[in-house]
Amino acid sequence: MTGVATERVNQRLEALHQRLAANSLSGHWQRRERPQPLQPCLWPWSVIHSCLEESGEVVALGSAGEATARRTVQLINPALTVQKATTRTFQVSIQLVKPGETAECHRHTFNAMRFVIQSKGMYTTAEGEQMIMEPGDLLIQPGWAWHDHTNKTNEPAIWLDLLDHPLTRYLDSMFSEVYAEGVAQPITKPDGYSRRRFGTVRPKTDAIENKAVAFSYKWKETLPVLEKLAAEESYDPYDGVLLEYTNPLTGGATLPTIGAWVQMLRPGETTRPHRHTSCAVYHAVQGRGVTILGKGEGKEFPWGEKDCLFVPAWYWHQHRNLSSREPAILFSITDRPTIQTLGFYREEKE
Ligand code: 1HN
Repeated sequence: MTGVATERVNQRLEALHQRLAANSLSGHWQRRERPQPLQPCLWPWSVIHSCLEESGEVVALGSAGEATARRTVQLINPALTVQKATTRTFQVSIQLVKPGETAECHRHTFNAMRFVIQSKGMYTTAEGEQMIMEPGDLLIQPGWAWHDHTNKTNEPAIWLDLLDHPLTRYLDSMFSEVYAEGVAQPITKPDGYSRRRFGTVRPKTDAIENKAVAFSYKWKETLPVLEKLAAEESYDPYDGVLLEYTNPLTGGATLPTIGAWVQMLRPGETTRPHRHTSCAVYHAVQGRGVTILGKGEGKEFPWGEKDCLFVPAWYWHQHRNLSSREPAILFSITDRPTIQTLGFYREEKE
């Protein structure tokens, strides 16, 4: 083409781009901005806890419709400060309910899980069932279940909130409702209701849907499973002794969107590196270790009790227990169920 001809094409191309944009269209050949990649991130418990304690002094719990309805400190990925989210799929926050307080009753379309860090028997009520919270317990409140948290004890209660809220928002499926008949719903179900309904021996049902159910997993039942499997040497080279909290009805992931796992690393153990297209936030329940991100000269993220660490999708990672005497325990949540359901799951192992 002659110079004049090329110039003519370029002018027409420019005009075409303008016309496309004016009509909410775009050419495949036109570049678009890529979303910022998520960064690995470590949140030391000392920092989270001191901010949470401070919030306990300066943030009064408001009523259910207000922004202060929950007193939580949220883990924010540096790439998601606008969205104010931990990952693109799930949110991790740490909640404080002081003695005498009730985090008022509401419900929403997104699912919630709570992993208890500190509590001397405060409780969450979900769909009329009172569920006592003890350290290490995991409680599930499915989407659209009424829930409120009441602390009648004399000690502040603290837990991790694990929500598929960012995914729900992305999908324009966010709805919520405030309970109109009081700050807390009445307790209408007997103790142990969900265990009898959803346990391994339960009323016969032919209609099992892939939906979360209100449930509570007790740490006093989970820890012995970890310990016994460790004693039986039932180890995965990439994850140590790894347990999944399963939906008691479907046997699948805890929630259809996000899964909760807990793993034990033997004294001195270093897991082998792998990477996958799901991401995870780890919370150290017990022990001291380091997670190495990247292959070869990986970056080390040292963690101690209660610290939280985000490992983005497709990062090589391996965990090392720094103690030669004590096992380390990591609780984690992952968007693996979403990624797998959508057919996007890939894994590479070394
Ligand atoms: C929520 O409903 C709770 O019920 C906690 O305790 C954290 C973060 C964002 C949106 C709703 C709760 C939340 C939340």
